[in-house]
Amino acid sequence: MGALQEQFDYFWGNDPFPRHIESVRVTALGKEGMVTELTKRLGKMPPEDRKHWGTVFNGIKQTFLRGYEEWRAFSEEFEINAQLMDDTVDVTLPVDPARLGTVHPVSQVMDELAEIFADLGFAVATGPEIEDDWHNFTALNIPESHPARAMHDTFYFPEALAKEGRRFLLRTHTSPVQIRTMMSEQPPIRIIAPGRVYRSDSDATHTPMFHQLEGLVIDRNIHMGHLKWTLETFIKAFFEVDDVTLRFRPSYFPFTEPSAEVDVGCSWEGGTLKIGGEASWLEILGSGMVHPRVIAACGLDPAEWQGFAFGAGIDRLAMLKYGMTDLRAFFDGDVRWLKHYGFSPFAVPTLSGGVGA
Ligand code: 2NL
Repeated sequence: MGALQEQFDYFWGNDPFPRHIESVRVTALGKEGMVTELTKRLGKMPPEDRKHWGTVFNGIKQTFLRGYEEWRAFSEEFEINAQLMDDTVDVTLPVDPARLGTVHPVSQVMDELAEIFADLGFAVATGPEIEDDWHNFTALNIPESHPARAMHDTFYFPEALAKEGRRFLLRTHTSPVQIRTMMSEQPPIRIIAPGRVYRSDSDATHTPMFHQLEGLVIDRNIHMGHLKWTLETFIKAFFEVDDVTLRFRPSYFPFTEPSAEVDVGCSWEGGTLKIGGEASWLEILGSGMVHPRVIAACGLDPAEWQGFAFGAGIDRLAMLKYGMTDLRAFFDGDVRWLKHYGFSPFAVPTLSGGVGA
């Protein structure tokens, strides 16, 4: 058996996997390879032998080339199949639930509120969080000297940034959204304005940023009966109880006349709050009939258009419904808190399925 045949058998005959194909190619067909060596010898042969041996050597070369190509193709396919077998994924394994985020209670409650009020014909209105003192105060019948304008309550931007005599500030309530709506749209108006508001205040029940829901209805012949029914319907839907007692206490807001603060009847059973009954009272809303000066400031005739408005703290509504005790935890971003109090992204509030699903 010749040396070439030995090499051939060793690399091609015995090796079940073509690991050495490249070295076979070099050994056989490379610059100093055996076939190349044979071809070189051809030149030293007598001319009469060259034709015969040339054909033989070329036959050997072609055999090598064909074999090499075949093995290379097989090798590539083999590598791809091996990789595919290693890369298999078991699609029946359960996904890691730790990767799922939760919906923040404030977002969930905002969705609940939008759902409830949409059913009553209210649209959701939004507006800028950086406001000017005209939209935040003046249009709402809050004069320059009013305590709500004092520096300790309101985050003002520097005086130097004021434009056309209007001072910029972080809105202290979402009322300016309703002012803007009254100025840009013709009544009838039925809107809620949920969103972030800012006040320079901080303790266990106050954070410098919190969330407010305001509601506004402007139409002809609107009176406090509409206000009472709307709030009662809202509270029943929100707390998911059929039987609630609301208590309207006379109050004062510069932007409503008359004004009423609204308490909801409740009881405490073993430390947990139960909405309903009249054992105890929780203050949950401020409300009233929109002051004629506010309607006039928005370019509407108060003799033709009246309305009611109300405001509530969304964070406080969430705490009462879902049992959190410290408001500050709402904005700490602690994932343990978010996991505990957060909602499934799939628990979308619906009136038919329960707003607090
Ligand atoms: C409260 C009190 C209230 C309003 C907000 C309002 C808005 C316009 C006109 C008149 Cl544009 N009123 N909003 C009215 C009464 C009360 O909020 O205690 N909020 C937490």
